[in-house]
Amino acid sequence: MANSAARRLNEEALGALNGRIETPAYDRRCLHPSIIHLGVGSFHRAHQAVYLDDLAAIGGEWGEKGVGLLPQDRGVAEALGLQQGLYTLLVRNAEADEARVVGSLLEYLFAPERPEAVLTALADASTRLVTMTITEGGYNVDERTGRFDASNKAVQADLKHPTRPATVFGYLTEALNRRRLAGIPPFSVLSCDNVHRNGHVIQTAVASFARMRDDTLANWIERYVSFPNCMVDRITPQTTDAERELVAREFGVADRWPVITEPFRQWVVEDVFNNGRPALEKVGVQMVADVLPYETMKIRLLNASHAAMGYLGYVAGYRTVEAVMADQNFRSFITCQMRDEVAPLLPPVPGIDLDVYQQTLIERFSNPKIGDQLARICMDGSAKVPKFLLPPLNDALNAGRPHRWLTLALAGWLRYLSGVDDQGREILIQDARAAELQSLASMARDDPRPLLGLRDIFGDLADREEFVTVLQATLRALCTHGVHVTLVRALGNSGS
Ligand code: CS2
Repeated sequence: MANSAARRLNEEALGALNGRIETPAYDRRCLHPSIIHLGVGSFHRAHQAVYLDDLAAIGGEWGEKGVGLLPQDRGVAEALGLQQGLYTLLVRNAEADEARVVGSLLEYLFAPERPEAVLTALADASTRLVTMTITEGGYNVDERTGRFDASNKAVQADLKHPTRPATVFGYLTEALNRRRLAGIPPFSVLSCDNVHRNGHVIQTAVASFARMRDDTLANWIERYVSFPNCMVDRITPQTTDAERELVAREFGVADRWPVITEPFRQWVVEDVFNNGRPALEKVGVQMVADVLPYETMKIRLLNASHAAMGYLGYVAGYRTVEAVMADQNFRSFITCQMRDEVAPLLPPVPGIDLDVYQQTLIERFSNPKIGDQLARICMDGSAKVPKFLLPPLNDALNAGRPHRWLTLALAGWLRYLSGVDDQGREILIQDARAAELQSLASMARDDPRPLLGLRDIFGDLADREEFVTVLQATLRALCTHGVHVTLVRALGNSGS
């Protein structure tokens, strides 16, 4: 470990940590693990778990068990196992660094090794809410048709062996079936991913999977289980050794997997739960009847801006969000995309001034201390681009409204998929569909139609002739002149 004086983080160490780090102001043994969270990545540990930690500090009793479903969750499973679920949250911006130990995660179950323990926990009456962050691409619902993809191999395997599942759909359905047969009321299911109408999407997935198993079960789920929609927000980069060292050096804690994040956080939740819920409104969560305006605003302003700066920024040679934002041309580009193309088509958002919201985003993106990686933002483009970037682009096209910046952003993704940046350095494309995308993208400069023909990703864009011509010209400009020159020229033509 970086600092030999630092104390290894576990229950026993809590009382002995130095005064610079906050520790749980409550007895963790008094929390009930009424929530099971699937997919305990850094975002979850910077967001939901922290709200629960805040709530516990003022008397809340809802704690959680975390579950890792994927083989690659082993690392986090080991870290959290050794630390009894405790971890350090490091909140950074230009003004200050704050650290706290979060105590709301009571236990961690690594599903590939303990599938039955996960099912038992999910089926237990004490579990009242199941939440998840399984990534934007994790829902197996076709963006275009809105249908669950039954042909997926993992889904087929779970249908064959429903009592030994591996997918999130298999686990939830089997657990709900056990509860139904035992006369135990179901848990609510809350998706916390950046997916448009995330509650509706997970409901479609679970109900469709259940219907393939058994109609009675599917009907029971449709009737009794609620799937609230919610909007989540907190920028949470991947942890690197630099943060491990900082936490050890500055705060005296040897944490195997601390989480780094920004001060800002927001959570807007549709208030429909069938088996109770924590009093999240006491810790700043907005409980509302309709999440849609908030969610649309956040995905189209924050996530779409990330996508725009991510691909073009990476090709231009930048590696962090902060570095991109320090480039005045990129700053103008992102400002213009939000202000001129995205915001005018947003519905009114109760209680939010959209100009202030955009200004705050620019400030958040410019946070010089969190080192948010463009590689993190660029990964899984085939899942993110259709959810983040294409909806505002399609809306602008349909409304006959300006869309040159959104077009440039999309061209940026196609350029990025060529796998080399403007300096000739190789780009590692992290995407489940990398091979297919890269081979089609290599021809896109001459004809983008075959790539756009992946309709589950691009929808009907290939049919918009005028648009395809402009997209191709933009891509050619990027390939010929590079990102910087293309951006400067575009800004020069826009009068911005
Ligand atoms: C990012 C998000 O993954 C991405 O592409 O845009 O993780 C973003 O940082 C969060 O949604 C912020 O709430």
